Amino acid sequence: MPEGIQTFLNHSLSIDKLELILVDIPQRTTFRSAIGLRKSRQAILLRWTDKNGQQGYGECSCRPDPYYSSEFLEGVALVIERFLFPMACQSETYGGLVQAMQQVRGWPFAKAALEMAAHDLLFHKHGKSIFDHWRILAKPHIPVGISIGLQEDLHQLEKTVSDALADHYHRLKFKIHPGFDPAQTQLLDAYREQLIISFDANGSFQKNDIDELKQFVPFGSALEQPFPPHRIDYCQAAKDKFPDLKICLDEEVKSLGQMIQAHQLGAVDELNIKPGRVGGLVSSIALADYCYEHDIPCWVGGMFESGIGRSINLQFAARLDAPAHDLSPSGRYFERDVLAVPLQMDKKGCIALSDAENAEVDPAVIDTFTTNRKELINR
Ligand code: OSB
Ligand code: MG
Repeated sequence: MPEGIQTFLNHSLSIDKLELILVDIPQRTTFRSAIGLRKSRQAILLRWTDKNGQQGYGECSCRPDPYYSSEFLEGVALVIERFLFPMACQSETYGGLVQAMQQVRGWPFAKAALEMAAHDLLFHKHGKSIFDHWRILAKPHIPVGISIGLQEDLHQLEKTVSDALADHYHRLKFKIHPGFDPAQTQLLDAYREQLIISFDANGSFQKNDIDELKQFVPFGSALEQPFPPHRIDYCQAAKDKFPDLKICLDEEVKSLGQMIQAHQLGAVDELNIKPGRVGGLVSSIALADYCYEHDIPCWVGGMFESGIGRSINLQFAARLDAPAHDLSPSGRYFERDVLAVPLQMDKKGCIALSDAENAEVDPAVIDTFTTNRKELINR
C-alpha cells in the first residue's frame, strides 16, 4: 500500500447497516459513444451506517450493462451482498477493509463503491480525507474539461464547440469510432490553438483501422483507449506506424499491475484514472504515485457520476498536476443532482475544492430517483 496514508488506513471502522439504493437520474440529453447510448444515469448508491449511527455515502459508477467493463449494476449488487458486505462486517479498520476486499478477484467498481462509503463516513468523522494525508498541497480550484458525445453533423459539432468555449472548459474530449467523419476532425483542427482537444475511442478501433488514427496525431493530445483492452500489441503497432502518436489508457487499466505492464511494454503515454474503475481510492493513489515517479501524465476521468462520486473524484483531482479532468459540473448532465447544493463551475472553468469537500447529500432527492432498495444488516 502507498506510504503516507497509514494514519487514515488505521482509522477504526464499524458497520451496522448498508443500504443499496438503485437510482435512475434523468439526464438532460442522450450521450452517444462507441459503447452505446446513455439516456439516464443508473447507479447504485451505498449508505453505510456505523454502530454510532454515523453515515457515509458511496457510488458505484459502472454501467448497467457490461459494455464499458465486465461489471454491471445487478452483478455489483450481488457481489456486494454476497462477498464484500460480509468483509465490511469483519473489518476493524479502513485499511483492513481495503486489504480484505483484495481476496475478491476483479469487481473494482464494486470495491470502490464500498471503500468510498467508508471513506465518506471517516472523512466526516475526522475532518480529513485520505488525500489530506497523502499530498498536503491541493489546488483550491480544479480545472475541468468535458467529454463530448458523438455529434450528428458538422452544424451540431460547431454549436457544441462554441458553447463549450463560452463556458471556458479547459479541454474538450471528443468521442470517436472507426469511420469518424474526417470533416469533423478538420473542423476541430481550427480550434487547436485555442484549447486542448483530445479524442476517446472507447476501445472501438481494430488492427485494420490503424491508418485512420493518423488524423488525430497533429492535435498533440494523447489518444484515449483506441483499441480494446488487452490489445497492447495494437498500441505498439500504432505507435510504430505513427511515432508522434501518444496513447492514453482508460478501460485497459484496472490495477497498478496492469499499468506497470502496459508501461514496461511501451504502450502507454498517459493515464485516465477513474477511482471506480481501478478499485477505489487507495488504488488510485498507488497509480498516481507510479505515474508521478515515471513522469507519466495522469488525470481523473468520469463515469457520469452523481454529486456523490463527483465530489470525491474532485478531491483526488485537486492533488494532481493536470491541465484538466473529466469532471464537469453536475448541471451539465442532470437537471437535479443528489447534492443539496450542486457542484458548479466558475467563469474560469474550475470547480472549487471547498465545494466538493462541503458537499452534502440530500436524502429526499435520492428518494425521488430511487427505483429499488435493499438493506443489509450486520447481525
Ligand atoms: O473517458 O470514457 C470516458 C463518460 C464520461 C466521461 C468520460 C468517459 C465516459 C465514458 C464512460 O465513456 C462509459 C459510459 O458510461 O458510457
Ligand atoms: Mg475513456
